[in-house]
Amino acid sequence: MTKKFIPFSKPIDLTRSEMLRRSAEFYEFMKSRRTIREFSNEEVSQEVIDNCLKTAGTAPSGANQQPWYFVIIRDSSIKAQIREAAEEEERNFYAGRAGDSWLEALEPLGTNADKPFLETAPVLIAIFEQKYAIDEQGNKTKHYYAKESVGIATGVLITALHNVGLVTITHTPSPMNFLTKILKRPEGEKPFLLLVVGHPAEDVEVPDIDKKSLKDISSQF
Ligand code: IYR
Repeated sequence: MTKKFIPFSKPIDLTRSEMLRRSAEFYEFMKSRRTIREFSNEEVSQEVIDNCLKTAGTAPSGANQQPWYFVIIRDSSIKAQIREAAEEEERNFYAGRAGDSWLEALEPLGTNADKPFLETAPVLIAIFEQKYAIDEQGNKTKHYYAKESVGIATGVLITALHNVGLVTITHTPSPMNFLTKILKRPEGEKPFLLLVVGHPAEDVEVPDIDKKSLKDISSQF
């Protein structure tokens, strides 16, 4: 393929003080995001979800291969199937498959095998990683850095949803192969995570946990 370049113009141009103010404001806003495990049944418009998905689709990816696929689930019978399959895996996980140290790490979060949010939340977004593309002749094209790319797109999606006041939980029942079957996804795609989206239940509480300090997550030369 021949390369083609077009001019780029800076989307925003800020003074030093505007830059400082915006960076601090955005930090404050992002700090207010919390993972929520109890949802109300308040609806979320598809237009909003579509805009957030388009935002996720702007993420950078290896060789611009955009190796992500999002399945939106609103149908209650599909949600029920997903909940049943996820809870089966979770029961095994909490009954021992996780191992003692993993369960100990989860203790402060108060999680368990029951996942009612998979049915109460209005929207589930199953995110798939396309490990390779496959054309009509069955030829496979490997995707480079697929997992990293889907991870970045998922981060952008979570940020976009937070930006409109929606709450999420990144749910990762393990293994998640049941999503491929229930959602009839093709070969080459691997479930990456299940993002549960909606509004928080009334009076919901969150774990009293902190984020690491700047000093603990960074250093300078
Ligand atoms: N998938 C399980 C366990 C779990 C694992 C991690 I790592 C978490 O941060 C939270 C939960 C569950 O959803 O309960």
